Amino acid sequence: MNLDYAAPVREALANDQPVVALETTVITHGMEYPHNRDVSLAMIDAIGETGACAAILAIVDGRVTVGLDDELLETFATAERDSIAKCSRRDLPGIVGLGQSGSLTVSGTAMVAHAAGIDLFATGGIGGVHRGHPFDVSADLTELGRTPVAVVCAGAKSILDLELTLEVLETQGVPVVGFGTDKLPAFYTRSSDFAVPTVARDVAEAAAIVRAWRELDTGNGMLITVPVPEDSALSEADAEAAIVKAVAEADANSIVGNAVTPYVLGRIVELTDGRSLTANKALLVNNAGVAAAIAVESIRS
Ligand code: PSU
Ligand code: MN
Repeated sequence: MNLDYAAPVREALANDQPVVALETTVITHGMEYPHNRDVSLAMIDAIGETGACAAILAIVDGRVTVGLDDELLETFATAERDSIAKCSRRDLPGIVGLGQSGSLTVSGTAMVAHAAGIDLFATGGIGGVHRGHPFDVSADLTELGRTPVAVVCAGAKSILDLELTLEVLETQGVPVVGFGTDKLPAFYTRSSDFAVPTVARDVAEAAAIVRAWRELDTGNGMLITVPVPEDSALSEADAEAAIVKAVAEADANSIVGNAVTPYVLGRIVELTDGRSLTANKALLVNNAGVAAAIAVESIRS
């Protein structure tokens, strides 16, 4: 893969410094401006504070880009939603071949991060198996089954079927680690009913698991799930009510394919009077800090 590196990222990688990748779909399709820009800058700060380097990944005019500078971040953050395509693995050849710009989902980010030599990345939530649509399985899950990148996230939203999502991850051979929890976090809420197969009590344990995963060289990815910070979590009842309504509206409006997740996320913000946005921002910054701490700790042997 031909890659354009931002200078600080190239330097960090050349010096074996810890680098944490960040996705761009959360910027273009996950949140409105200026929240998307502000949270990205806060994530970059949280990563920098630990001594790691952040790299926002995207396709810019057909170039696979490892590290957006502030100007490009602003361009992506302010772009009209339909002017930048949301890219999972299947979308890359089209966007690159036609010289277009694309934001990367978890699956696209994992692909590009791996090509760039980065094996850790932080985001909010991953895609999964959609509720009521068990054949709508996010490409994120199969990507984790084939690409050795560890994704730090707040679990998956219960707009997804979490039980089926865990089943697919097991089939794909993907370790799912609960960071300080034995239940899969459900994004807006700190917990779900579903147990995770592996628990890391702290950064040291998570780093030990990451080191073992590197040494075992399993060839596939890993999920490290971190509960949303307590003070911004939604109650289960509030989250569930908004989710059920938003998913029903998506169905009623015949929203399909990769438009479902952005639509539902947007509606949940409205239905919770912005409280889901507060939670989303808090968990993104928290996850960036946790990923960076693990990145730093796991390269110390
Ligand atoms: N979940 C979120 N916010 C997001 C996404 C998921 O809470 O922005 C994005 C991520 O980029 C993820 C993608 O990879 O949506 C999954 O989309 P789909 O469900 O179409 O596979
Ligand atoms: Mn889907």
